[in-house]
Amino acid sequence: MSLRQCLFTAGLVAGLSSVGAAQAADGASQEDQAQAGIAVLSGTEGNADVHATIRFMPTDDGLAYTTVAHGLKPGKHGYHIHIYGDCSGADGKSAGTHYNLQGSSLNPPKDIDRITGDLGNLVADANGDAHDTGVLENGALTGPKSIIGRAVIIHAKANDPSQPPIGAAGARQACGVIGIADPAKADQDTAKDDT
Ligand SMILES: [Cu+2]
Repeated sequence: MSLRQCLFTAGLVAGLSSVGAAQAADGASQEDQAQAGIAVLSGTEGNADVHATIRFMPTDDGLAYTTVAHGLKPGKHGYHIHIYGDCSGADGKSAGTHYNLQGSSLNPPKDIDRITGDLGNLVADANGDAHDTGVLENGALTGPKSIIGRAVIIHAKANDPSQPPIGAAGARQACGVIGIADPAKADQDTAKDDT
């Protein structure tokens, strides 16, 4: 290789690596980062009337969520994040077990004393409507404990805190996969939006 070719090659390599650096910086562009999440739930077999929307927003305390549900039997319904974003099964069981935000879901510690992936209980009124808000302390939209791509399941019964880590909340009545949402829509009142 002549000196001239050598300098040309060196210049080309330097030029390419600066293009690479620019792309890496671009890689952190806003739309590539999950800044809000949403799950839209549909009823499982025999529960066609049940539907719900859950929006997730990161806060300093964890992942805040706002839930609006319709078509439920009046009363309490436990709901959780489940490990697989797979709602293909008619009974919702394709979504697997609860997603454990503080360790493995498939090998949870034996002394676990809380309900894993828990979003709490939805309390449906006489019309079957429920609204709820909460904060998932260890939840995230990015990183190893990201909930994006997992599922939310609403159950037939209330959580039973005496039966961790699953809570014996019974049959799965609605299932929806958690996706990335437009953060500009995260503050909108889903209750008004979903009438
Ligand atoms: Cu569940």
